[in-house]
Amino acid sequence: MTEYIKTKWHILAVLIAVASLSIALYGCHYIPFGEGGNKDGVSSIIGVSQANMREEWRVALINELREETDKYEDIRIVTTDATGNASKQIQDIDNLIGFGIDLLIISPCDEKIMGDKIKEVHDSGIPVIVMDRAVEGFDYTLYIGPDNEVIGQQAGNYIVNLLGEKGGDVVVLSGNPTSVQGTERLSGFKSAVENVKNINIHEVYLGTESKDAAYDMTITAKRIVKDADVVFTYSDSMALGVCDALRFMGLDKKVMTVDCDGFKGVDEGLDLVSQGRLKATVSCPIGGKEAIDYALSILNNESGVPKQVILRSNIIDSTNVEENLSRINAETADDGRKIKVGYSQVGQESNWRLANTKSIEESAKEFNIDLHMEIADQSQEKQFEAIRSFINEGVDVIVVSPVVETGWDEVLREAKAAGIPVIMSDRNVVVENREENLTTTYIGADFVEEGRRAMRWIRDNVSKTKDTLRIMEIMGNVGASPTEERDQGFREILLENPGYEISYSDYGDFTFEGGRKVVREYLENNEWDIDIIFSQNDDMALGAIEELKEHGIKPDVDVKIISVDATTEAFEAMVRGELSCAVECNPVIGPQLMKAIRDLCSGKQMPFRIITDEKVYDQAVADEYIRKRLY
Ligand code: GZL
Repeated sequence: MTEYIKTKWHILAVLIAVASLSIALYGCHYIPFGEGGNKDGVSSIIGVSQANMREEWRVALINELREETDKYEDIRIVTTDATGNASKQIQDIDNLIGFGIDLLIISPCDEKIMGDKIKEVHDSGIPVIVMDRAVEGFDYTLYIGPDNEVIGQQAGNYIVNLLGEKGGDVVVLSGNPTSVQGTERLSGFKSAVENVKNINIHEVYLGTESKDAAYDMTITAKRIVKDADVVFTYSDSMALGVCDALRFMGLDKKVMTVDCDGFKGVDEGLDLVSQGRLKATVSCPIGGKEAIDYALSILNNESGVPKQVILRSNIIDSTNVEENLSRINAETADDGRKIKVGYSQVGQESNWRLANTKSIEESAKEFNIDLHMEIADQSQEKQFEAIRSFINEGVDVIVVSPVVETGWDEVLREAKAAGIPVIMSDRNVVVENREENLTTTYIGADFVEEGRRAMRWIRDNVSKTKDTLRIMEIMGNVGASPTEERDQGFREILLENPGYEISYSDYGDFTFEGGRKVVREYLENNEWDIDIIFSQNDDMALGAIEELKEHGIKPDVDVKIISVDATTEAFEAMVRGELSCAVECNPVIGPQLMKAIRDLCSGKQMPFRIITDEKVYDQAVADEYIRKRLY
């Protein structure tokens, strides 16, 4: 090869190398710093792995993360774009770790493939915040995202109300079947409309979630669109395509459009509503601000970081679009003023409850909250009285840990009429109509998951000494959300695993004596033939153990005992070899609750739910952890 050609090939090789490096760093907000991640005055570097930069939502997330990070001199973010390719996203993550990031924020391409990589990073000690698309399991630090099923339901309910008794024809434009959020929104939408009489659904499949595809398909489907009352689609980009096509066909005054996303920006959902082109949009909050807020808490090792934050979505139409636009653009500032809070607490029924009350009282002082707590001794009537007294007092916020799930609509409407927001703490309520927004947010555990964890531990750790192992379930108080939901989660996993049966269950009201009573009454009528006890809290488990020992039945030997809460007393029982396993239900939610109250009073949008972080402990680790227990 002549020298000339070789030189040319050399130049070409260099150009290719430079090009491939810049492609690898594409979308990478790369901060040049010294070898080995020397950070030159930067205290923390946050790596952001975005699934793709094609969808508006994802671009909006990166912009929001950057806007929020720019407020901090000593924080930097490095962003990567996986271009929708899971293998590239894995490579991006390795590159980010190579940069020396201190925390990873990821919006996964593919929840299944990325779950393992996220677990690997999390287990390596680098905190991981997963956004938008939840991965299986809980091997990450924090999940922040919307509830897309609810978003779809809200859109469906809006259209049902819009069409009223007369009903009408709704054309549904659906996009990419592999899009998890699209599938969930569509599922939620259908759950809201499918059983409503006089509403006829005409589904049109686009195959992709783009403005142009929606435009073309709306025109192609003119035969059905022209007779429709509403076109529903679940993203701002598709909605713009629909609106443009309807205008092109002269149908935009006859056919209404409803969508999801509600982003700010020209020709995004909020703008289209403001222009009168979109009838309504269901907002899909992005969560960038919350992500940076929590990232800093995690990097500063602050307590009270939850496991999941489920962001709130709202119906936005011409009646409230201006209010929403000004809220989004308003800078929320906590003026630090003392906030008056009325707290209606369930009672003093268990060690968990005492620890919960202690956490709330201590955090109130720390967050400059004037707390007025009323203990209801597990009486709903007393809780009603307390709430009404708070309303008369004119507190800023009411917090309720409800003894049971139902019966709250009337008193919550009174609080709403008085303009006092209500936060549900520890336990949630079931109201007749979610759209009334009678409660502001829920801070507490995922009780269904706690029930699942208890049965998974049994499946994985209790040897099958016979064809069918007999289980006694000791439940909390009738109608309480932890009672209902722990039972639901436990039975869900039990049904997946043959060879177990719940042979006996009864209520123990979450108290020590209640647990004793259940075992005592069983023994009054039966020989002991139970292999496993699942107790829905520690106090009842400890009461059951006391009763068993009085009858010469050896706990953890003759019968395995699994409980929920994981209080210090449970750890002591595991160390003694009496309790087999304790599924954690964290009562120390004071910091999260007080932070939420301060955010609420400073004008921030409250998430739907804030779910606490919890683990499972058994005798193998009890001795190691007992000294670290906060309660
Ligand atoms: C759970 C809480 C339950 C505890 C019990 O969040 O409501 O009530 O599991 C307590 O110990 O009595």
